[in-house]
Parts: sequence; structure tokens; C-alpha cells
Amino acid sequence: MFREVEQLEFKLYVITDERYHPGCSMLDVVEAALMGGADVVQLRDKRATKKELYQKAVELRQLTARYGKLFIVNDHPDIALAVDADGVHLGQDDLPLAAARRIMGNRIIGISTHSLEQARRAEAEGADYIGVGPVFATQTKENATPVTVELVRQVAGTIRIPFVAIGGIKLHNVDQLLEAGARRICAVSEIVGSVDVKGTCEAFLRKIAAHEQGGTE
Ligand code: TZP
Ligand code: MG
Repeated sequence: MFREVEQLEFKLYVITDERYHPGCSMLDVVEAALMGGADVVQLRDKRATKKELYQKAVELRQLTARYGKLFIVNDHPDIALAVDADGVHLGQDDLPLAAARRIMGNRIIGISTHSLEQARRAEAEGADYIGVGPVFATQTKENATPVTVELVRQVAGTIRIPFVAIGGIKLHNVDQLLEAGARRICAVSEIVGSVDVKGTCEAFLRKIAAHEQGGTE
């Protein structure tokens, strides 16, 4: 079901993290996010075995396909291909982009970046989108030093491929990123750890839309 995308269109990117919803099924949480309008889902689980990740990926591929939304696998191009995901997301210490491109062909490759130099390099090397962060302090990712809102502003003024701001983003602090030029937002704990996953996604999207129309909500 993977679709070739000419210009990657998305606004709200959600990443799975089952640590934030013990006792709730991941599929139910992700489905609530999709109902709330999330338009990219990334499977990220550093604790699962490869076999477990593969099984989760199969299920998330089916679910995201039902909603016609993009599905990205973190870290593992082989799993991404095996489940017909739309793409893979890689960090600075993962498989180099050129090598990943040989595996992924025209599918989406996203790259995590933490500086303007890394953002420029990912763009030059052919990334389809980049993540910029963590913008704020986060409990979700280990050893992640905040990169500041100023970097988001610099990336917005420099980079032409889509970029998504990530890291510590909450409904109460997202406006400053939208003001700094972010058009796409990724949140993990604020969405999947919410008691109202669908409502939280809707609230993020309302803020993004309000900003596009030239003001805060
Ligand atoms: N990469 C940079 S920050 C981050 C990742 C995967 C985690 C963001 O999680 P949260 O809960 O939205 O701070
Ligand atoms: Mg990685």
C-alpha cells in the first residue's frame, strides 16, 4: 500500500511509545490518534525484540492503511520493507542515508537532526523530511540535549524539504514553534500519554490551522 509521494504533506506526526499507556492497547491508542487527524504514525520501540517489532509493524501497517495515513518504521529498513511501510526514520548513528536509499528506493526516508549543519546535510543527501529536536527537554528519548526554538527558526529559514519539530512539545508550548516557522509537529508523550488522545490531536491540529490562517488560536 506504500504510496509514492511527490511532496510530503503532513501536519501532525505521532510516534508510538507504549510506556505512556500501560494497560491500553497500542492499536487503540494509535487509532484514536488517527481519528483525531494524525497523518503520520511512526513505530518506535527500543525495548522490543525484532520479532515483536515486526508483529507490531504488521498491525500498524494495516491500521494506518485503513485510514489512508503514512506509516514509518524507526531504525529498521528491513522491517519497513517487510511490512510495506511508507518509509523509515533514521538517526545520526543509524544506517547512512545513501545506504538506506539503496534499500528503500523511492520510499520515504526521514532523518533526525540536531543542528543546522546536520539539517543541511540531510537535505543535500536526499532525505524526504527531517526531524529537528529535541526542541525542549524530554523524558521519551535518552541523552537528548534540547536544541532550542532558535534552531527551529533557523531551519525554517534555510531548509526546503519538510521538517517536523519534535521533543517536549505540548499543547501549552507549541505556539512558540509555530511562530518560529514550524508547520509540522511531532509529539509523543503529550499524545499517546493523554487520557483523550483524539482530542489532543484535534487540539494540536486546531493550533496548526490557526497559525496557518495568521494568528494563534
Ligand atoms: N527524538 C527527538 S525527541 C524524541 C525523539 C524520538 C522524543 C519526543 O518525545 P516527547 O514525549 O514528545 O518529548
Ligand atoms: Mg534511530
